[in-house]
Amino acid sequence: MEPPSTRRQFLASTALTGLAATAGCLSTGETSQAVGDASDGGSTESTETAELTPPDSLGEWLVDANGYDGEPHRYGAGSRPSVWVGEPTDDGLAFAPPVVEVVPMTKVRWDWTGHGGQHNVVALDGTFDSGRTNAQSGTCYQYLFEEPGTYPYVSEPRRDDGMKGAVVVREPPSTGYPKVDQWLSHASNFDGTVVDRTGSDTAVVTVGAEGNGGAFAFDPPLVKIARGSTVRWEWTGDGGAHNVVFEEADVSSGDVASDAGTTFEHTFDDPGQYRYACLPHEALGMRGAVVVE
Ligand SMILES: [Cu+2]
Repeated sequence: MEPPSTRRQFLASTALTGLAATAGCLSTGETSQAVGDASDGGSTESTETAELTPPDSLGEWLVDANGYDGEPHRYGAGSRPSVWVGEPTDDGLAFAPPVVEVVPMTKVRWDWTGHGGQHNVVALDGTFDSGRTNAQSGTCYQYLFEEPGTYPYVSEPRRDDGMKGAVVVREPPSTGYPKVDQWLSHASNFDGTVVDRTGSDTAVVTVGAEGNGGAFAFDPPLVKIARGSTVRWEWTGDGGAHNVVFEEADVSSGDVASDAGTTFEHTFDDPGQYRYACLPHEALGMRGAVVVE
């Protein structure tokens, strides 16, 4: 999982152009042209010539999407996702992340890296269209997704080279525990399931389970226990070094650990909704929660 660190490095190295672009980032409806110097960014590629048709199956269509590992990058309510147009480590011919999953009323922003030549961002069903192609770093485009749905898109000049992406807009899962729902909306392995362990004294949660783009998940992400019961976290040894740090209570497994067989336990005496994360991987969605009845 290198993208997060390379992404930070990239953003740091282009901080100035990034700032400049923020002021002029276009949304659909403002103009049909992407931001940037037309003489530098212009091309003979025209959106009029494109014939784009939404696929029958998003999953099949995404099979040859450059840079896609089969797992959408998930964003919770209130987040501001941004997608690279021209992932540098993929010859500039990929969106990164290629597939994002967001909740309604999320604004997604695309930032041109300057890699891979001329690009634009065009939804196959015409929902959004950044306009003419552009090759310039600092170009950006954004679109507000209001309705649930599936929105596959391409960079038109590179649509036959696998430069594909999708925005999936989905109502967040609801468990009846709003604080927990919000917290776990970032976790790719959370689908709204509450794993009920109220009948046992100890609930086991795996640390370093598959999810969030690697072995960066807690499984199950949400357990419900009775007060006085214990949760035991068990490390798989996968995904590097993890820890368990709670938001609400002063509970923490302490320093990160990577060895398989590492465990951490806590007994919950008070009812409530408890949120926790692995600090090194929280940004990837490595979050969990415990509901104590
Ligand atoms: Cu971790």
